[in-house]
Amino acid sequence: MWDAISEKLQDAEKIVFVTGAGISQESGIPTFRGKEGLWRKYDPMQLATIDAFYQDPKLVWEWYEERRRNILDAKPNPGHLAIAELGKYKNVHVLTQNIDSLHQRAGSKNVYELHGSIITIKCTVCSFKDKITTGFSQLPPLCKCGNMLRPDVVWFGEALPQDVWEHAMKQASTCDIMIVVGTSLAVSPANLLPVYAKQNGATMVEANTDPTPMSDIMDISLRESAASALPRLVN
Ligand code: BV8
Ligand code: ZN
Repeated sequence: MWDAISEKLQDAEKIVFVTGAGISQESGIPTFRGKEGLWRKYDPMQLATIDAFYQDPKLVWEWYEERRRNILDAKPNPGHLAIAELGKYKNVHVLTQNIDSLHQRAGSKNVYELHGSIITIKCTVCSFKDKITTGFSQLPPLCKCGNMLRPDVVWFGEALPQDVWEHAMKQASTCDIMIVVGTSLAVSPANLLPVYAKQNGATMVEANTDPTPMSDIMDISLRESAASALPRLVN
């Protein structure tokens, strides 16, 4: 099986990875739906929505501040590093649902953050947007224009950034091989990307510890962790 994948990777003109929380799990960042999942403690619909933010901006900000501290302490794991290594000599595009910037910190170049980034903030009203790595003295922080700042992430019910989504669809529809790593594919429209690749005749590989609703369209399913599977893909 590994020879088949390595051969496909060597011949591929374009390789696309679709990644989710599972690839960052071995960096110590809890997944959403796992037993230690983030959402076991919190109800996602209580916190990852624009209504929740306006209802209780301080609570939502506290949740993101707690996650951001953990994320900034985290390091890329061998799964992120293997994708970055492959990207040094192959045309690799990473379409990630993660907001932790670990692919970029691992050295990957073509990374598209479908659901935004926890280390960027933006104003709820004006066009202000900036990277943040320090904490805030007051929550919610205010913009110079006086309005509330918010994490630059895509909440449930919000559209994905148009340019990012269009790019993601294009790459998924024109790749020779798609490798889906560490995602339950429970969230749309990101969970459509494997369908676009399959429709385009791409070789489909998943590296996921559990089956997903798309497992039956995969040519190869690796039921193992990202940090152990991916380095074998690229050596
Ligand atoms: C939109 C950012 C339209 C924020 C996230 C019914 C009601 C309400 C809404 C909907 C509904 N039905 C459909 C919807 C739409 C909704 C949706 O899909 N809801 C789901 C829950 C049903 N989608 C949206 O709202 C999207 N927007 O549709 O807009 C629109 C259009 C035009 C104009 C206006 C509006 C926006 C969705 C984005 C939400 N934001 N995150 C934040 O992080 O705080 S979603 C969040 O969960 C993540 O970003 C990720 O995308 C998502 C799924 O999580 P996963 O990454 O898959 O993680 P999970 O824990 O689920 O799975 C981990 C997997 O890894 C598991 O399979 C496990 O087995 C495996 N694993 C674990 N460890 C390892 C491993 N594998 C390998 N190695 C390991 N070590
Ligand atoms: Zn502003």
